[in-house]
Amino acid sequence: MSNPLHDYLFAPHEERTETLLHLPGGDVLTHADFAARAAKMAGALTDHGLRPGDRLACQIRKSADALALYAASVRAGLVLVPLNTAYTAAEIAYFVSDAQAAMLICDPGDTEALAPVAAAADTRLMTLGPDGSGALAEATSSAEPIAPVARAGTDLAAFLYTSGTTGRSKGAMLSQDNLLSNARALTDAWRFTADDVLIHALPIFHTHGLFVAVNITLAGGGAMIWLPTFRADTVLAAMPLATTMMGVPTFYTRLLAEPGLTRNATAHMRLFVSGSAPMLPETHRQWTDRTGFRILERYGMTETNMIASNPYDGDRRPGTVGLPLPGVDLRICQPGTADPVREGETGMIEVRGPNVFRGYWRMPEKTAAELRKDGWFVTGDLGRRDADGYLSIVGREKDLVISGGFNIYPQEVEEVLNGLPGVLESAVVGVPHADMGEGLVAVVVPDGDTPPDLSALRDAAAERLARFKQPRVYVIAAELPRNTMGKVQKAELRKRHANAFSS
Ligand code: MCA
Ligand code: AMP
Repeated sequence: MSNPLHDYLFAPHEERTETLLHLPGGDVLTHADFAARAAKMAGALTDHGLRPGDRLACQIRKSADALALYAASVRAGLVLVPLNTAYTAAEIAYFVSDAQAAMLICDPGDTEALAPVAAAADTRLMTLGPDGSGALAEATSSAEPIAPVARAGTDLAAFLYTSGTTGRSKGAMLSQDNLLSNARALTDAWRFTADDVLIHALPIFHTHGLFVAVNITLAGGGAMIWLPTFRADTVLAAMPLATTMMGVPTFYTRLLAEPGLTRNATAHMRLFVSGSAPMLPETHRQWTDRTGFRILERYGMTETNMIASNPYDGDRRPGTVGLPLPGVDLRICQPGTADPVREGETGMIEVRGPNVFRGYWRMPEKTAAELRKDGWFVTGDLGRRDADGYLSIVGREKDLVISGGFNIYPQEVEEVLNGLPGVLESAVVGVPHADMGEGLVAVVVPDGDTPPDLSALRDAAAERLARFKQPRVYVIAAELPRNTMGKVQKAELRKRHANAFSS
């Protein structure tokens, strides 16, 4: 009887008394204490009726117990559905009901807002706070530990919701094997061992923070400096105790603004990894000038885990995301076809391998549109490979904005704005933003002679959309530029509003 993900990530460390987590305030949690907590939490979840294969949704703050919930979910054979802490109750309602979650776990402070959401979806609600509070924390303390539940590699371990260019958010179904194969490839590629101490300042509701950073630290048997959020000064202060850091480009640009970022400050580190959004070659160069390190940039997606990485040994090339990881097949096709482009030409990046997800939950048409029958997944990213095989991402065919590493699908924001009084139509675009990479601009066309009240638009957006999805700049326009087919010309809007955040 085995549970492959548990056996690879957690089982080897269950008896070890070395530190797994360095917590804020100076406390530490050992691998053994963490494993014991997770085994009891798995017991508590089972006591509350969860069975293997059940979806366990959570919107909780980052803490040691939040990480134990991941381990408990793997141990009990559940399908974890982690949700962004910035989501509004309206957004959570969709995910919980779409996933048919058996249980929703929330912060104790959110009970009032989320109890009706859970009731409407016929989902049990439990609470888990960052400070040991909450009904699940209490139930864990008194529960009996359970043994790991048997699972096959093809069994699902998680759903991560990703928005789409059309329609509703899609639950990307990730199997144990999807996570396992990528954890193995990355641990090896980036040389993670028990000597590593990773600065972990990412959120743990996305692939980057949870499956990349956590899984490979666990697989290597090392430790993490477990920070609730990213703060440049705290991260800088942690570097003398750490060996590695993973982050989105905003982490690096914010650290570069710290005068304390020097060769001395980074002398104990061995590796800096960046991903989730493009890093400007200029940021790479500035980082090398200040620290002597070359940032290792890699590329991935929720549906595929990590796809390509610059090499650990060898040339790390700014402006590229490196070479496909071992076991991952990559090809570049003429968009809309399965025909590869000629060498060096730009086309649609397609990916195949054990890392590629098992489809979108209850959306067979959407799955068929993006995941070909022969296993190739159409990423929506446009790329080119150079003569040495290095991949550069040169654009996106999908209408997507990446702000501070969070994805925003303009259509979702436009739908909210278009439904508001005084708005005939709208177009939302991402334009350069020094801190977040891209920032959101909404171009709004009034439906009469009186322009809509912008503060009312902001308030309405705030009610329906997580803060990071809310446009920061609103512009009123008489009409939207369209091509001869009637399609809004977003490139033209991006050009017109390119300086929205630079003045
Ligand atoms: C916070 N805000 C944002 C963002 N984050 N707005 C737009 N985009 C964001 N990413 C809001 C805050 O609510 C706040 O609102 C205002 O912007 C400024 O907040 P600030 O304190 O400056 O921001 P922060 O809290 O320091 O957060 C910035 C951050 C954070 C540290 C860059 O967004 C972050 O941790 N990003 C990482 C995202 C990530 O893990 N992505 C991986 C997913 P107000 O105006 O009300 O004050 S992608 C993935 O997993 C794929 C597979 C991959 O390849 O990795
Ligand atoms: P998500 O769907 O949230 O998993 O975001 C994945 C998307 O982030 C990819 O399809 C890319 O567009 C983008 N992405 C991730 N890493 C990089 C990178 N290093 N450079 C450019 N874009 C990236």
